[in-house]
Amino acid sequence: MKRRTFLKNTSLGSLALGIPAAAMSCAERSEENKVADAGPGGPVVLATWNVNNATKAAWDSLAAGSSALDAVEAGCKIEEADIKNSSVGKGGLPDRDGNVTLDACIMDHTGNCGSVVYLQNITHAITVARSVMEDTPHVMLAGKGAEMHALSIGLEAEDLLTPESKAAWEKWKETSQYKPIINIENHDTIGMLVMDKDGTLAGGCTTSGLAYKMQGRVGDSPIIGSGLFVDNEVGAAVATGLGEEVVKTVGSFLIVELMRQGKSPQEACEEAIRRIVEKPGSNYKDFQVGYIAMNKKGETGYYAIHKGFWATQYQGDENKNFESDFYNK
Ligand code: SD4
Repeated sequence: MKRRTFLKNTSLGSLALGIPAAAMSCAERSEENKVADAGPGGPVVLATWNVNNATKAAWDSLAAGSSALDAVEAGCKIEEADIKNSSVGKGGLPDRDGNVTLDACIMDHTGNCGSVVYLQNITHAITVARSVMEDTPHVMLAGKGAEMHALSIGLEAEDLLTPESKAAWEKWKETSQYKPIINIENHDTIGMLVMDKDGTLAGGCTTSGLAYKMQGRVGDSPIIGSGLFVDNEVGAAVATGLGEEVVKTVGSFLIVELMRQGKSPQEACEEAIRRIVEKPGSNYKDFQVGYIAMNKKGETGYYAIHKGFWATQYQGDENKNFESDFYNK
């Protein structure tokens, strides 16, 4: 299905709304949300990259009656456990010293969120992030403390460096001169946005970060507002790609705020990419960033700097992969 046809099919609910949210009073806005919630949009699962197993797991979780938050966790866990995905969880490529360190965050419809950075030896970073949100008074745990918390909730320690990721790192060391690489290919971070049948939103993001990064480097993926943002009144967004550029522009929060001001998810993603590439002296030709977004009507959008970014959407009992449009034509 062509993207335009697809968007048309998912935007019926938008006809009910003509007034930019920014111009409304609170009472009017909650009335708007009621209209949107009752629309034909949900349930929808949207994820970065071609992750059909992950979106299906999230969909199945929703179908079994679980919450949007449960669905996000279920979907993200699929990629974390997949050792063939070299950007997430077990099998993720290590830093330049051979340490696999994970970043993840999760956010629910009430604005609650949890995050882990520099987590080692635990496959399911998203589960730890959720537990930080639900079981602690904090939003973010790092390093050893995050690992200790993971063990305290019953997760098992395991070596995340697989024979394949170790071999890739050893090969990299032969020619790399120990320089962290910035490239536009090596990104498969899973970002997932879910809307349940009642219009409730949740999102998650999980990654092993940039391959062969400096030890201690943390990207955008665990930073609420940069790698992920969910506002149940408006919509949600998540990022993949070079985290430094996403952090500098607080990309996911920006997209949600642009949607609040009346932009469609697609327009908002495009504007967030423009904020990166149109900065004076931007070297955008050397890196990739991609965004996905969803609004309260179940409309979706995705956009990247370069060709090659994909999104997967599960809706109406169908899993579909869409190649994103991009800036650098
Ligand atoms: C990061 N945004 O650590 C992540 C990397 C990524 O697919 O998206 N990989 O910067």
